Amino acid sequence: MALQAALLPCTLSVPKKGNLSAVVRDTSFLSVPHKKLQVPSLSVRAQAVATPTAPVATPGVTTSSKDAKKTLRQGVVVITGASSGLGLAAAKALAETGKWHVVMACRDFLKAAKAAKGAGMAEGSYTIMHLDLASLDSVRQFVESFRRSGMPLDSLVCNAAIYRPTARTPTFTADGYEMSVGVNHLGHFLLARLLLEDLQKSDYPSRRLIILGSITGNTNTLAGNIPPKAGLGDLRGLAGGLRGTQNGSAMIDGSDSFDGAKAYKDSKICNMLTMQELHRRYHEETGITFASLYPGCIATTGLFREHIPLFRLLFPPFQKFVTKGFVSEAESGKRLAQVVSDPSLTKSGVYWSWNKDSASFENQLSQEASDPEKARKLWEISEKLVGLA
Ligand code: LMG
Ligand code: NDP
Ligand code: PMR
Repeated sequence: MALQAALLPCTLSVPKKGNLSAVVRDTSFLSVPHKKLQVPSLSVRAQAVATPTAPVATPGVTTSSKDAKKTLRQGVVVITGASSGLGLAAAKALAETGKWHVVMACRDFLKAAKAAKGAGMAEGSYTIMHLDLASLDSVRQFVESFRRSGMPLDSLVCNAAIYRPTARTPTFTADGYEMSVGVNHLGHFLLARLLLEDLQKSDYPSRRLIILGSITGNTNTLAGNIPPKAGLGDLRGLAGGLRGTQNGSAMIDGSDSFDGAKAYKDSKICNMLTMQELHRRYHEETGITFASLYPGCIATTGLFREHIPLFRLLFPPFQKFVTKGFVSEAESGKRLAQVVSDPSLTKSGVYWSWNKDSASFENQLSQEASDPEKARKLWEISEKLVGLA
């Protein structure tokens, strides 16, 4: 896949393994101003987003001339990896409210279109745009396409992820970084950094940038102590560029042996540290809310597609009946939607979780996942790797 991405940065690419749908790699054709935006062949189109028209009384609030009643304009939320699992469920939950237009930022356009239709999302309530987080070029192209669409950006959800639980050898992104950290952390790091500017421009009352974390990246929990445990060490492998054993380690901690399950958990620590570093650097200045969350164990999603069949069979009942940590895709989607739009979840720098009654609470991160010095170091190395420094 990395090779394909490298060879075909801007073309209709070869379908992925086991996937008959073609991948649309160049979204420039989608990037006409949003009011005209149409993809007739796929009947997916952007709804004319109600950007505030005069007279605007409060930022992001349109005053109807008739009854002078203030109504919040429709918000625009970008969700990465909205073609399945949590991302799709949250996209559906938000679109259904009518208060949000969802930009589904996905690597497989046709899969996303099918998923949105299959989930019953109303035409016009969403726009699909191509984003492959395994290529930094694609991330930059996405940002350009999004800007050309003319839509404002009110909320960004860094949700996409891959998990390679049984991998003992690394695979690499188009830019040569180990895939799990490359997609889950570095791709999102660049996306978030670039789109901060757009969030800042938005006049929406509560602008939010959300990055998915997880319990398994937090060693202050039982789940976080199931081997292999997450741990970034002194970040020497990341500083070396995650190139793999010939040219250095593919693991963040610099370890010689590759472990796909650990790489995922490490990437989740990066996600949670990045959210906090964003909060420290930008919350006060911009007013943007930065948040992370553990939505519960959504044991049925595509995240486990590469796990052994026995695991996929036993994991959902195990989580349902033994740990009781199981949550359905629909419920997890509602939780993420809450973090995007609930007026009570505006606090920045928080890692949200939900209790047995599905009530949200501010959860405690592990020592490593809340280490400010590590967050700063991670930030600086990541900036170099994505070409921002
Ligand atoms: C490893 O393998 C990979 O090797 C590694 O590379 C990496 O990918 C890692 O973290 C990822 O995974 C995974 C393998 C070993 O795990 C499994 O495949 C197990 C999946 C979990 C399923 C556990 C099965 C338990 C049986 C559940 C049955 C469900 C039915 C519920 C019925 C309820 C009735 C009301 O994973 C390991 O870590 C090894 C663990 C060894 C398994 C031991 C299982 C212990 C279960 C603990 C709970 C005990 C409580 C029992 C109480 C039951 C009461 C109802
Ligand atoms: P899924 O596999 O169902 O969804 C992941 C999404 O990410 C898919 O849409 C996938 O696209 C997309 N994706 C993968 N690689 C790329 C890429 N290179 N570029 C763009 N998109 C990509 O998993 P979940 O819904 O479970 O996971 C969503 C988030 O929730 C993740 O961040 C995960 O870490 C987190 N999470 C999940 C938990 C769970 O129990 N499932 C628990 C805690 C956190 P495609 O459809 O094309 O494969
Ligand atoms: Mg884990 C005590 C509760 C609990 C919770 C909430 C999770 C969540 N897990 C728990 C316990 C256990 N798990 C126990 C006791 C075991 C040993 C049988 C166990 C095993 C286990 C495996 C093998 N669990 C796993 C795996 C995976 O491959 C998943 C993983 O680590 O993905 C990175 C996973 C998960 N357990 C969770 C959650 C939420 C996951 C998956 C995803 C994630 O962190 O994003």
